[in-house]
Amino acid sequence: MLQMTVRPTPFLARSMLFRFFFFFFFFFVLSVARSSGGGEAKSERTLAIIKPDGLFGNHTDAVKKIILESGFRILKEKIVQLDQESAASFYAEHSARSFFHSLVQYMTSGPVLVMVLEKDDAVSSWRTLIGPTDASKAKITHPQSIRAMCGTDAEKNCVHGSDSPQSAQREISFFFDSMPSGVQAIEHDEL
Ligand code: RTP
Ligand code: MG
Repeated sequence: MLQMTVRPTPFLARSMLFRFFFFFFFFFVLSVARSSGGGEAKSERTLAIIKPDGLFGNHTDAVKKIILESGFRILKEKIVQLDQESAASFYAEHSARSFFHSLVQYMTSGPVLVMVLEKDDAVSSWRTLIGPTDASKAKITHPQSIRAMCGTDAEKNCVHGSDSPQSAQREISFFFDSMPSGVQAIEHDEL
């Protein structure tokens, strides 16, 4: 008669087996977490401004149409008049540049429309949409861009866009949290 003997697994073998499954499970969870999180675009906010030449030139509706058709949500918007101190503070990073005084004059020459935009990768998407700083060059190199459509030159370029997520946070807070005394609200629409 056939006899089977069940021998107990030695302690060492059981311990090795346990470790094997433990590490297998650990690396499996790690790789799943990486593949589901890596490279995904994330929802982000940026600050957009339609500058005085954009408002004066009646480009607001056309710019907002492009914004919405490009998949941005306009979370907040308001029309404000900057004074010299607040415009200088907003563009403080350029205070040593030769064009700074002229930039402050331009940004205070009339009301501006400020907007908080939201979308996946909003900061870089909005910068791509507005095109290069110099609108006269944008008309040649990026004819589909917003600055090509409604800007004029290196200064009067119709729109602003935050240049990094950190700038976006600072600029959104500048207009919508702290609201310096030199920024006068003309029309306010918290959407
Ligand atoms: P923005 O901050 O308004 O979105 O413009 P940007 O990043 O494309 O360009 P930036 O270097 O930050 O310059 C800020 C604004 O200064 C005026 N500017 N004038 N005359 C000039 O050579 C000159 N260069 C820049 C523009 O209005 C520019 O948007
Ligand atoms: Mg800039």
